[in-house]
Amino acid sequence: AAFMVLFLAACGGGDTDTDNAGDTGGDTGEAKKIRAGIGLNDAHPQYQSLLKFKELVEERTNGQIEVETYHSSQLGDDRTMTEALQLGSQEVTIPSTAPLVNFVPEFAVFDFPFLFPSEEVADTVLDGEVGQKFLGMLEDQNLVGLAYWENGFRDVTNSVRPIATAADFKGLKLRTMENQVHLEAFQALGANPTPMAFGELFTAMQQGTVDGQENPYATINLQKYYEVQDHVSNTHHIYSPFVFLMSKSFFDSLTEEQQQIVKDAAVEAGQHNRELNRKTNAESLEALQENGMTFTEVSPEAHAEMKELVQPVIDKYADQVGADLVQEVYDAIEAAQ
Ligand code: TK8
Repeated sequence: AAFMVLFLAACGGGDTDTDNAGDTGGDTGEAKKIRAGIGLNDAHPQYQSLLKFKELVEERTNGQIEVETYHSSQLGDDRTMTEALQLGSQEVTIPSTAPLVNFVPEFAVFDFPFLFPSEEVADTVLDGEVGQKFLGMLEDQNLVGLAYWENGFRDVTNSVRPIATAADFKGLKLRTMENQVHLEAFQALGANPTPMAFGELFTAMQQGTVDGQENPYATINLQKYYEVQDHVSNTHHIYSPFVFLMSKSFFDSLTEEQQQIVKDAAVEAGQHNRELNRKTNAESLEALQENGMTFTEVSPEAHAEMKELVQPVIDKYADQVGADLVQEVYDAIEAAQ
């Protein structure tokens, strides 16, 4: 009977992560568990790609690592989940870079409006030397950045008026991510922005606490914001990368082979994420109009005016990030075109 109890304990649930004794990376060890959470819902390409990560990791480790997936802020929001990773009470989350600025201030460069001219240029820069340098800065925060995924170009919605030019932002109560560059950029455009966690956004729009928000078309459609928003414009003001984050204490507890497997799986699932995300974004603008939103085109001249208005905010934060690092990013963007 004693043998049976031990056997069951070794196979059973419960938190067995702490007992690494004798775990040589063979398939005799106890399964380690990754709790992976995101803010978006299960219809979003990000969640579909997280399922891909799960499949790859469980298959390649022969079930030695199990991945439990959570969506819709079930485990918290970008910022609170990142804190949980630091504490080791959660293993994976995939936040936008914007809330990560609260942990690594240098990430603010990716919030500079109109920084990346295209998704393809963003891929090259983020996957290249400079992008990897930013991932390295996460280590000091007890976080491991395994790969960049894509949230995408952000577009403004609201229920007050169509936005065609900068003047149309005047006085609009817009929810922003918890990020100072976003906040000040929308102030510079004349809006009245409020930072808020993603999980509170739908209700805030429904109750009229805010007039609008900004997110990629895919999110606007899949989170059903058209139920509480009337107008959408192609402001494309910021490209949001996602960072696939792992708790450093968990990463360090893995064998070298397992570390390689989770890293490769994050990159491969990220490739899937980028493809699916672009396809979904491209299809979503039409879907939004079918779902009752009016679409307003922002002209190149209006985009140029918006860029001019936010330039002082870019200059201010370029100082904070550091002129050399910002220049490295600009050079990489230039070289990628
Ligand atoms: C989801 C967030 C979200 C982001 C936001 O966790 O907060 O507006 O764009 O998609 O990362």
